[in-house]
Amino acid sequence: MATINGNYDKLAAGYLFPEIAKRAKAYSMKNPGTKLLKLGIGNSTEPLAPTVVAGLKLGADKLAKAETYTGYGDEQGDARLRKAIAAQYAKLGADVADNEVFVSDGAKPDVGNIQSIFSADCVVAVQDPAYPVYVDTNVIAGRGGKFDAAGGCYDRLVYMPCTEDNGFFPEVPKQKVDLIYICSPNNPTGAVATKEQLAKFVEYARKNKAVIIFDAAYSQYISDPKLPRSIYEVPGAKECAIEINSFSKSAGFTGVRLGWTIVPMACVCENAPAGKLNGMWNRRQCTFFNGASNIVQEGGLAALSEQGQKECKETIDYYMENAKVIREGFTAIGLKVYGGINAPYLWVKTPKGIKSWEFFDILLTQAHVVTTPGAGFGPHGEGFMRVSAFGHRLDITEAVESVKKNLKV
Ligand code: PL4
Repeated sequence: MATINGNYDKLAAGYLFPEIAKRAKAYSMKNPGTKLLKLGIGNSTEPLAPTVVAGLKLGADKLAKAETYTGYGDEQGDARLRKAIAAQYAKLGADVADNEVFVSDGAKPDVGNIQSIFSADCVVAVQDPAYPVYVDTNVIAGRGGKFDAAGGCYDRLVYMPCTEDNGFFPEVPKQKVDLIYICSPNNPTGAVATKEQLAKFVEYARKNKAVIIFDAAYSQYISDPKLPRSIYEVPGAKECAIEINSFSKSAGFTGVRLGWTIVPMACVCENAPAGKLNGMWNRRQCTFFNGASNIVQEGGLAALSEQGQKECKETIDYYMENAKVIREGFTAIGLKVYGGINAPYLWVKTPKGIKSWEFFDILLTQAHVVTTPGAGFGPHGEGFMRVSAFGHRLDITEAVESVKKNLKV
């Protein structure tokens, strides 16, 4: 007799982003002809850079000839791409070896799957608010415990509040935890951790034999040279941190799909000596994953070339100009806006203490603008809205003007 994984029934709500899409669609159905301006889901909108397109075409052309055709590739990724990714870390002064790089079909699968190499009784700490995948995957794996509807928390998870008072970056946990999820630049708050802040977590993790899962999906949006783009810029981080990154927001691969995970040889935990975690992730990927698309990896290589990086940066600058338009427009009507400086997300305080989901409805109905309610990212997201800077400039400008003109609270 088959039985289900009952942990799915412990999930407090549906996955956040389909819920936003569902509500936006329902509004459109009820109000045909109304143009919705979407600043909700962080989804790239601008065309791929010419060099990247050439790389993808090259990948396809190679498949058209017997001499260059390839079938299954290495589960860990094309050796040339692993090398190119490792070389990116060298530019940051971080020492990452090719065999510590695991290419994948995106950061989300990796950030969801990485917990599977750790034991079910690990205590998990998450930034609150956080990208929902960290919490949901650990709940599904049985690490969440019971959901307390009143507090909006799972009782076995340790929530690290990110608030206005701490600049949206938390203190290290007071108790002993085993796995720590950190995202910088942060989704949803747009805050970026300093080296000193990360160093405190590295120190904590090494002392407690904990492992940090560092999600750096937006690292290319950091323009301030003082801010770290990788946790490996912090001495000692290779002993305690796994870093995950993506081509989605740096090269527009949200639909193309390509990412990577670094599991350093030096990374250890309670019962894993050096090399063990790297070997386990390798085993996990070889068993569950058949390698990223060969065409896409060719595109990824092109994105990491000098010309590719230059062109991708222009698109990043475009989205960051959008962020500036949103920040200035919202600030002009008295809204309190955080983030959007070294990150493509803005974290907007709801006026008059209005609840996030209520403000979501207000923005939708009054201004026809779709955002993401902060409460959807965790209890400390309540009272905030996340606004995404991904979009065509005209839509962004129209959305900002609509909020300025139509918002009445
Ligand atoms: C909607 C911190 C977006 N369906 O594209 P990937 O898999 O390489 O990266 C996903 C990802 C990983 N880490 C962080 C992210 O913010 C994201 C993408 N998040 C958002 O609006 O928060 C897209 C969400 C998508 C999803 O569920 O990820």
